[in-house]
Amino acid sequence: MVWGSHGEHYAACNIVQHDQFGGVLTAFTPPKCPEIAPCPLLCYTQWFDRDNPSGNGDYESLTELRVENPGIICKRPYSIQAQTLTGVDANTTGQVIAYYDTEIGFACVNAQQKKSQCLDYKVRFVCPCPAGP
Ligand SMILES: [Ca+2]
Repeated sequence: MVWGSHGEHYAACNIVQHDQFGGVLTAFTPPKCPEIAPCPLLCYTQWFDRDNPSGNGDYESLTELRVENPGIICKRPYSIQAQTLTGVDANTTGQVIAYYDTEIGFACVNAQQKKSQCLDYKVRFVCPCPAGP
């Protein structure tokens, strides 16, 4: 993954982050910020698992996720995180990842794996927090 440059605005984004349930994400550092500070308060979305690897692969692409979950994923996510359903980060599974970014989403293609079967992954995104009640 390649993150945008952020320079001096980066520090302004190191603010306390909350998940969608109001919990504090202590270890979270936003990888990318708007050019203009201050950055919005950022939250993780829910996890999404729209596909299973039984066909050509496991496709958690943003286009389809947006169609199936209208209004939930922001237009320009700050970050994406992919894990297996058992909670293993995608980068540590040893599988070949076809794509994994904030513009396309995530996909694992069975034909690219040594054992020709992807694990089942879920994804979530970092977006500006939903407005409070
Ligand atoms: Ca999946």
